Amino acid sequence: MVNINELVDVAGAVQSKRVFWDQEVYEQELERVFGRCWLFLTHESQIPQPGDFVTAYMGEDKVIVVRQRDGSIKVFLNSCTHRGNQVCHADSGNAKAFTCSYHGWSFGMDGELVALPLEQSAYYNRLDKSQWGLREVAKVDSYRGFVFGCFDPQAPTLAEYLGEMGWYLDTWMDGTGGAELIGPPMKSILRCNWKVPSENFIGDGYHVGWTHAAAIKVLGGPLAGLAGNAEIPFEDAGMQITSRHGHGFGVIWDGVGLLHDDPAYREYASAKAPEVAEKLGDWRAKFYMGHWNAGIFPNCSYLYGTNTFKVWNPRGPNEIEVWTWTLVEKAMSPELKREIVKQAIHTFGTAGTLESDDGENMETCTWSNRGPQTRKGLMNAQMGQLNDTEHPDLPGIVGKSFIGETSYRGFYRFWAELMQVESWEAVRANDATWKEPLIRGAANAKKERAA
Ligand code: UNU
Ligand code: FES
Ligand code: FE
Repeated sequence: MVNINELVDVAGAVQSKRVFWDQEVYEQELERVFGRCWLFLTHESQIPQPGDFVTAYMGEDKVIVVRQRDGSIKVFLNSCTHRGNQVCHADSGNAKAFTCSYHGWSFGMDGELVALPLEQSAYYNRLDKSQWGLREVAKVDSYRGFVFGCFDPQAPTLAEYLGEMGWYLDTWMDGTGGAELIGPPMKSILRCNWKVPSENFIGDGYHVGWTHAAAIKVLGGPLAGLAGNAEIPFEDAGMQITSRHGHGFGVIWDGVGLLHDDPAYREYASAKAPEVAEKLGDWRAKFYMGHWNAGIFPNCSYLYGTNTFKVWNPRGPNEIEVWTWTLVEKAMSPELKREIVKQAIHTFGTAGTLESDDGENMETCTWSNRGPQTRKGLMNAQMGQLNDTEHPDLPGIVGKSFIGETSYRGFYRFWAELMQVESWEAVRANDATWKEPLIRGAANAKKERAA
């Protein structure tokens, strides 16, 4: 078992570089993070009819997500119970049954083993088919149409898992009648650890003006001034949020549609904002007009206001398979949706301008730690720590600035907690005190600055 206290100092806001490389850390993550958390699978709109399915990953485990006759969704390990062959090789489709390509065992859309070749002449009808259905994933649920699965029967409900983050997510998932994803997802490989893009998307406003300097200049919109950090955003230009289970985001006020300088999208959002205010109140109307870089723990990331939605599927400690959808609101016109899809492909698609900028950093953040001496070093996530605080109106912990690392700190706080505890029971036991090390870290940082 890895000693997590050697890898993450929550109050000190530093992490060991080993978290990006060590095989041992990775194996423990597959069990304790991916084996326990709710993991994003698909959006309901991708599988509307009975028999509609998509395949997906839950950590390294391949799964099939299938709409049932009664409208519910079931998720199965994509592995034949006969000799382990992958049962479904398609990305998506509609099927009455999944028939294995190796010996022909055939499973119904409910996972039951329904037929197999030579059942009578070779098995003498002695195979108990009821025992050899596809293995079903313990929990499946959807939040505002976003479908998640979870391997751990002891896990909280999806709504509890999202927790305070659900309050924020409702801003765009519920404020205007719902969001949806446009697929199928683009797929690509990056040679990086899954946490590098996860931490980047959840909280890194700092890199935008630097890593993306050329790209945001070329886009030429109102954010172009950030290029090279020539213009820095004013102090109250945004904030950062982190929540109980490691989810979080950074927001730039009034940033919706700004990256692409898209007047049609901005008009749409401005017209909808009063509806959001009416339904969810003024704070969330303000968030609705913002631009978010955000993460749902562990490996689902999105930009609201630029509208890319991603899962970083781990494929070993130093490789990921990136899946990218486009995020739109149902109420948008088909023309606006199409325009947003084009923009999302241009910026954060597989060959997107900003995607390529990020990819290079993400790979070298990972591979530079191949060296055992390098790996002994620490990484710093202390930016803005002294301003981390509770807020009278907003759930979670709030950081003062869009350019800060509040949500990084919250991501690694929960990661460290999950990696250490034996069960969800032990996580629940910490519910009342989870903010303590973050608040203590803020107080220490304040003291140090005063001294
Ligand atoms: O690159 C990003 N994650 C980003 C880009 C975040 C905010 C604005 C633009
Ligand atoms: Fe941030 Fe080097 S400046 S990783
Ligand atoms: Fe980026």
